[in-house]
Amino acid sequence: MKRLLTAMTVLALVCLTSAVAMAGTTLTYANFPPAQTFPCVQMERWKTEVEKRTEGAVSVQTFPGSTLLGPKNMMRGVMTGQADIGCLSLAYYPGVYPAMSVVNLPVAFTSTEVASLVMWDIFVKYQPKEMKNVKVLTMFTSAPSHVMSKKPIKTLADLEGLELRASGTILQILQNLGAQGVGMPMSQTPEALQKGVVNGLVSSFDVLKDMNFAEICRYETITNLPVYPFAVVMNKARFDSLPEDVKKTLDDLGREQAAWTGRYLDDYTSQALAWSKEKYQVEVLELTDAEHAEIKTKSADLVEAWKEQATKAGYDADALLADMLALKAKYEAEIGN
Ligand code: 3IO
Repeated sequence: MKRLLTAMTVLALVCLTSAVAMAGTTLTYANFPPAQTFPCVQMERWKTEVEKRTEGAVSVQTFPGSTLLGPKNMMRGVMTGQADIGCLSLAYYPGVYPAMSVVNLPVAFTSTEVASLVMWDIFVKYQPKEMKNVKVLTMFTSAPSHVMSKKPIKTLADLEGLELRASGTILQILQNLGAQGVGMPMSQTPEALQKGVVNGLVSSFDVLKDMNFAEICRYETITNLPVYPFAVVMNKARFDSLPEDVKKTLDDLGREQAAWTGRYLDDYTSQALAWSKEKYQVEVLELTDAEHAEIKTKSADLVEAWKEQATKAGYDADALLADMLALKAKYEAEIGN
């Protein structure tokens, strides 16, 4: 009888333990663009890795397409705990993230993996105070930006007065080039293109396929404009409440996830462009070397404007920019561009 009781106690304990493990922790993760876009692809990869590495102790419930939080209330929503985790496009908050916006400058990134690793390293080194209220889980960028438009941009002069959707520093570059930049999040762009509020956009080529912009924007002009910076942030109290081993798993994934996302997007943008040529016969337009030089000259004042802003926020802007460029050179030598 005594033995039976012991066996039953052990069984009960085993059940209880596994029930607790099964109940585990569920983290909600909000994202603003549609599920098929790269910020959501990286979200699903992160979910898979976390669930695997914590052996099910943590499960992640993902909410793509602004179903939990939208592009403009992401940071606030995470800070107030409406979502545990959120994916933030920093370019949608002008002036709010001066340190990390350094990777949004016109410095001619050609590799998303390089840009994403540079962004992560700058974050680790500077620990910007404007992100102190949240736990930063990873960072990454979009691929270099090009013009996708309804009408062909055969020369830079064709940009004159053209309404193009963009965000962040690219808006200023467009203005310097005579175009009409219109600031809005990616998730509002399909409607603006449909309604004719804008006649194109400036972003990376993944969206030709994932947002089906190839259908409406048949002309793609190679401009090599800046990448857009993203940060994945978590409610700080929620992070602090996690067991130490789980915290370590999430910490260990930060840099790796940045590199993974960069590599994924580098690979994917060429696939998306090939798909667009095949499906919609989109035309890729190249500018001359002189025109690329003109874009560069007309973007130069942005660096000065950024420095002013970063200095006002208390950063050593020259050092920050120099660090960013040194990291860019280091990773381009390591990874290629
Ligand atoms: C982007 C944003 C959301 C979904 C897919 C995307 N591909 C490139 C970007 C960058 C961008 O244009 C933006 O608004 O952050």
